[in-house]
Amino acid sequence: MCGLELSLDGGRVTRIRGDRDDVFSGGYLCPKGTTLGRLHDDPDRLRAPVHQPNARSAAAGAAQPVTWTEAWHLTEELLRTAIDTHGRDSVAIYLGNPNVHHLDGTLFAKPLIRGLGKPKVFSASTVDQRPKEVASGLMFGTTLSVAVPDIDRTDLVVLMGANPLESNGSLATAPDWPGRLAAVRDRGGRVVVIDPRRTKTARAADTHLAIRPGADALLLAAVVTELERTGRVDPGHAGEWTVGLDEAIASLAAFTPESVAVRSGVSPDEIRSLAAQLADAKSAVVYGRIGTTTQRFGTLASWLVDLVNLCTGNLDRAGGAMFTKAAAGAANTRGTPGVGRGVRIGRFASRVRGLGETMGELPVAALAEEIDTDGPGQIKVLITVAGNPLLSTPNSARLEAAMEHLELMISVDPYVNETTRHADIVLPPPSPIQRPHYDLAFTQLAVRNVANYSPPVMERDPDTPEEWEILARLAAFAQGLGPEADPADVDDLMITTLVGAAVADETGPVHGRDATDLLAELAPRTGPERMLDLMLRIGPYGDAFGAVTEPVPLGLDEEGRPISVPPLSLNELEAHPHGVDLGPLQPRLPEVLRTPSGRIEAAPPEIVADVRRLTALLDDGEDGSLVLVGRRDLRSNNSWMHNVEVLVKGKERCTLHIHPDDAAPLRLTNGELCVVSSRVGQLEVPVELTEDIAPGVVSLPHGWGHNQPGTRLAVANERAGVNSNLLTDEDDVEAITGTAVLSGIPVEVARA
Ligand SMILES: Nc1nc2c(c(=O)[nH]1)N[C@H]1C(S)=C(S)[C@@H](COP(=O)(O)OP(=O)(O)OC[C@H]3O[C@@H](n4cnc5c(=O)[nH]c(N)nc54)[C@H](O)[C@@H]3O)O[C@H]1N2
Ligand SMILES: Nc1nc2c(c(=O)[nH]1)N[C@H]1C(S)=C(S)[C@@H](COP(=O)(O)OP(=O)(O)OC[C@H]3O[C@@H](n4cnc5c(=O)[nH]c(N)nc54)[C@H](O)[C@@H]3O)O[C@H]1N2
Ligand SMILES: [Mo]
Repeated sequence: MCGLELSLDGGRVTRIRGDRDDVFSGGYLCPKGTTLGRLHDDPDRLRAPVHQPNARSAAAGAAQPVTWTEAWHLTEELLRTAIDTHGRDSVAIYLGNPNVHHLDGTLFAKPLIRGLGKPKVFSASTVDQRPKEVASGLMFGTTLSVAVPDIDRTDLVVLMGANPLESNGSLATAPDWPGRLAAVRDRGGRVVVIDPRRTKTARAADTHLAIRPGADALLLAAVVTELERTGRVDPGHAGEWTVGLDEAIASLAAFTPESVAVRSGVSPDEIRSLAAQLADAKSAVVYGRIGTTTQRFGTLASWLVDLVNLCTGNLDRAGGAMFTKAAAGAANTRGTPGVGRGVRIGRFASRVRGLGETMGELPVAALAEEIDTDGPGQIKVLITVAGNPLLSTPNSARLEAAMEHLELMISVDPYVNETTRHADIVLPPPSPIQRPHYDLAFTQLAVRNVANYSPPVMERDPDTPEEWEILARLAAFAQGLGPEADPADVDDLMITTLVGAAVADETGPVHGRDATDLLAELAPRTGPERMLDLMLRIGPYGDAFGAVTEPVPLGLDEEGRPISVPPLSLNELEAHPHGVDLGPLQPRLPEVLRTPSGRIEAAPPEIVADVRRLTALLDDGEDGSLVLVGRRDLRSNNSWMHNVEVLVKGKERCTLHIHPDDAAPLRLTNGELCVVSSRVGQLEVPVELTEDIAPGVVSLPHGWGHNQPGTRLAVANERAGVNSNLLTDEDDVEAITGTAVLSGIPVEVARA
C-alpha cells in the first residue's frame, strides 16, 4: 500500500524510493519495499516449474526444472489420477498470506476452489485475524466490516497486541505509522500501548501497560463495567442503530477492575484511569491486533474492542473507530444498504476433531490430523498457494510427519522452501514487479479512502504465465478439461457470471442493462484487471458504465467542506499513477450494516455464550510457569523474505527474549543456548536477556527454522533460526473460530 518509485536500467532495478506524490503514503517506505528489485533478481526465485519426484519419501530432494508445457501435462495427469483414485473429498487447499497481496490470488482462489469441487479449505487466516472477522461479521453483518482506528484525527489511541512500528500495522492500513502516531502526540493527543513486551511502539507511547498474555478480554470487560458503574456509557449516534447493548454490558458484570487485576497484571487504578480517559477524550479509539486474536479469548477480545468503542461513543465517529468505504470489492457496499443476510458460522465441521467452519474454511490447526488420520474423507491431495504452513502453523513437527501420508501435493510458490520441498510439482508466479497491482484487501481496511493501481513495471519472462492463469488452469484440470484447457475460458466464464450478476442485481447501479454491452466496454482487458475494472465501475464511486457522469460526492473533508471525485473506472486510476484520494473516512451508519436486523448486534449469542469461559479465567490461578509469545521485527515478513541478504544480515534476530529476573534462577546468560519445551515439542535457541519483556513471559519470532534438506534458499539457510511453531500446540485453539493459540503457550526453559 506504500507508493513506490522504481528506477530501471535495462532489465534491472537500480533504485527504489517511496513515491513522494503518492496520495496515501507520501513517500514513506519500509525496508521491505526497497528490496523488491533484489527479490526479483534472487537466483533462488523460481523462473520455471520444478518437478520433485518422490518429494515426500526419503529420496526427496531430486528437484528437476521442467518447461511449462511439461508442467501442465504432468500436473493435469497427477491431479486427475489422484481425484479419480481418492475422490474429491480427499482434496484440500491451503491459501497463504500473500494471496491477499495481489489481484490474482484474491480473485482466482475462488474459481480454483470451485473447480476442485468441495475441497477442504484452510488458510493463514486461522493463524491470524479470523476472530476479528467473525466478531465484526456477527456485529456488523460482513466479515471485512472491521472498524479501523481513525488515527489521523483521534485524540487517544489504545493499541492492544499490535506493534505497528515494526509490522506497519494490519487490519488498519496506514503507511507511516511512526509519523501518524507522532502526529497524535504533536496535536496534544495520547498513545497507550498494551503489550507484554515494551515494544518499539510502546517506547513511542505515553503509557505502556504490560498485560499478561491472553488477558485482553478481561481488561476490556472491566473497562466496560467501569464505564457502566460511573455512568459513562454513551454510544452517541451509533446507539440509534444498536440492539443488545444492555444485555452485552450485563453479561460482563463479574469483571471489575478489582476482579481482573491479578490475572491481567494491570492494576485496578490503571484500569479505572484507562476507562476514564476513554470516556473523557474528545475522540478515542481502541485498536486490537494479532496479540488479541491469536489467543484463547480472541473473539471475545475482538468483540470487546468494538464494544468499548461503542460504549464511549467512538464507533463511527471522526477520531474513533470507523468503517472504510473501499472503491472495489467490499461486501459492505453491495446489496441493500443497512440490511443483509449477516454471517453464520459452524455450518459444517472438521472430520477428526469436529472443529467448526468459519467463512467456509476449517481451522488450519486441524490440517495435520486431517492428513494423518485414516478414514473416509482423509486428505490425500494438498494444494498450497502462497503459503508456508510448515513454518507458520502450530505443531509443525506433526504436520511435517503427516506429509508422507499425502498422495499428491501441488504448490504455487516462487520458492522451494520448507513447505514446497514436499510438493510433487511447484508452479512459480511472476515476481512482484512483473505484475499489476491493486490492493483489493487492504484498501478495505485503510484509515483513509483511497484507490491506487499500478501496471507491471517489468515484462514477464517469455512464455511464463501470470499467476491467475496458473490458478485457472488448476481449476480446469480438476474439472477434467484436460491438459490443453485454456485459462482464458475460466476467465471469460468468471467475467460473464459477474456481469450477469451485476445486471440482475436490483440494488446495483447497472440493474437491467445489457450484459453484452457491458462486456464490450470491458474489452480488451482480460483477467484480474478486467474484473477490477468491473468492480470499480459498479462500486460506490464508479461510473456505472457511463450512467454516472457527475462527480461523486465523498462527504466532508477535514475542514468540513464537501468533496467529490470524478466517477471511477480502471481508466481513471491509470490516469492517476499516484493514486486517487477519496478523502477521510466518513460516518457510515446505518448504511454499512448487513445484519438481518439492520442493527449493530452488540450481543451476538455465539459470543455472549463464551463469556462464561472468561469468567472461569478469573479463578484460574497461574502455576507460575513461563508463557511464550511471538514478535515481529521490521526487516522480516513471516517466513519468506529471509532469502534477501539485506533483510537478514546483522545481529541474530531469532533469539529467546527473557527477563533477567527469570533468567537468573535458570542460570542463563546472554547469548548462550537454551532449551525451550512445550507440550508438543522442544527446540534450542540463543537467549537474549532484556527488561523489555514482562517477567513470566518469553518471546520468539516466527517464520524461522530454515536449512531444511531439499530447500533452495541459499541466504535463508545460512541464517536458519528455529521454528517457533515447533512449540505451539494444535490442540490449543480459540473456542469460537478454532484459531490457533500462538500467544501465551506454557513453556519450560532450561540451559542447553
Ligand atoms: N507462532 C506464530 N505463528 C504465526 C504467526 C505468529 O505471529 N506467530 N503469524 C501468523 C500470521 S499473521 C500469518 S499471516 C501466517 C502466514 O502464514 P503463511 O502464509 O503460510 O506463510 P508466509 O510465511 O507468509 O509464506 C508465504 C508463502 O508465499 C510465497 N509467496 C510470496 N509471494 C507470492 C506470490 O506472489 N504468489 C505465490 N503463489 N506465492 C508467494 C512465499 O514464497 C511463501 O512460501 O503465519 C502465522 N503464523
Ligand atoms: N516486519 C514485519 N511486518 C509484518 C509482518 C512480519 O512478519 N514482519 N507480518 C505481517 C502480518 S501477516 C501481520 S498479521 C501483521 C501483524 O501485525 P501486528 O499485530 O502489529 O504484529 P506484531 O508485531 O506481531 O505485534 C503483536 C504484539 O502482540 C503482543 N502480544 C502477544 N500476546 C499478547 C496478548 O495476549 N495481549 C496483548 N495485548 N499483546 C500481546 C506481542 O508482544 C507483539 O508485540 O504484521 C504484518 N507486517
Ligand atoms: Mo498475518
